[in-house]
Amino acid sequence: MNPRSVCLGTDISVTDFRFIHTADIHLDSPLRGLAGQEGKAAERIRTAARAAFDALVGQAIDDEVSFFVIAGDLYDGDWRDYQTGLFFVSQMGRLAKAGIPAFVLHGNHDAESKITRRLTLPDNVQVFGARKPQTFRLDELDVALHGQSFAQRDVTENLSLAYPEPIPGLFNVGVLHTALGGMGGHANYAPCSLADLLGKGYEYWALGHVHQHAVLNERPHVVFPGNLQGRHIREPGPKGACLVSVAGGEVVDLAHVPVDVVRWAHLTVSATDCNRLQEIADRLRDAIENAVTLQADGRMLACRLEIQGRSELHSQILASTEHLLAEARAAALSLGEETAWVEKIRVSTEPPEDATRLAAREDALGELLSSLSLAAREEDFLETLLGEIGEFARRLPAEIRTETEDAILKAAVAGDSEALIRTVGLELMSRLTGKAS
Ligand SMILES: [Mn+2]
Repeated sequence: MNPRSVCLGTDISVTDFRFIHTADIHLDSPLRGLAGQEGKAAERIRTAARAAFDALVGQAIDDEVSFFVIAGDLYDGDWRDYQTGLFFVSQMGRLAKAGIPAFVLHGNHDAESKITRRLTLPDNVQVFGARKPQTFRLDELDVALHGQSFAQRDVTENLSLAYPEPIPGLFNVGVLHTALGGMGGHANYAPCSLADLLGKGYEYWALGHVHQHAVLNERPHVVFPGNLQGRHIREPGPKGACLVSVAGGEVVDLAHVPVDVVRWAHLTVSATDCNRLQEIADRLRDAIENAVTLQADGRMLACRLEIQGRSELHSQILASTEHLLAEARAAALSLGEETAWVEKIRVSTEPPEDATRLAAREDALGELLSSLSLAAREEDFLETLLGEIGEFARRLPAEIRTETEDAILKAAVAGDSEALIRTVGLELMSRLTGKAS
């Protein structure tokens, strides 16, 4: 710890320092979608959260920060074994050796009631209590940190209201795990309003829980650093922590420091104007290569590929998804072992416009389509259909029922007979009118 003290006048000392604010590390969270995946790329993804945390600690030491704040969800849930805890202790030991104190707050994922195994932490680590707000002071820096850990997962009261008044003359940091009134897609734990936080009179609110980096206010600063490492396709783009610089008791710089080792991206490829399946494979390859150059910033790219657009090849693409996935994975591997990894391919193509007009035709195809549309209004038929399909859907393994992206299966599982007949109709039509391969 090397605080730079500047003396102003005779007895007023202004201390300049920097600190790290991180949250939502989710160490060792189980990664779905990697089952059965082999190779170095899959291994890199499995260990990405640890590698990102290791990089952050290294950066904190190199930058000679004065302290390190973890605003909840350090862990993803109860440890499978002690390895997760030992990893964290080893990282805190690195900070201890560099003289950097760390302050840890538990969030909904690592609430006191969820973590049953414990390890003694190094002396430089302080953990905020869960029964009431607790204050830690760093007197040599004129800093006070206030925070309250989650006792259990579903904290529904506004914890911020009971946080203490700011200590006059100090740089007050509020550490809080909160959904702040339910920000998009995050469970509304420890709800509070921005006004509650601004009204407290602290200089910096170190928040956690929302995985998207956001600076909600400046002076006083209210900040979500976002999660440290994207874990799936819904967490794309650069991920990391905040490096906060304070001078004269004010935040003078706030930098988002990306330390992610795997970068997630959703890539789209148009099938329109493609005449052969090989052209689709070529476009997938180009999309991966471009993203490695333009989006991954030297990290390993983890991507989902989506094929879009009206296409003559619609039915062929649907029938060849497995082959296209293998082609895309081959394209990724040909760039090097740990350069890119393809999570999956989603097919969102549609048959050419012409096919939809076929419904009006009077030949056999037209008759099939009009029977299908009549069937959608035939109650006895629908009852039988849903009975049989429903039985089939109930027997499917839970993960297929909940995670399928197949439109027909989705409609069947949901018991939506209208959607079921419509999607089956579209599928039949594209198969019957699609080009022979
Ligand atoms: Mn959380």
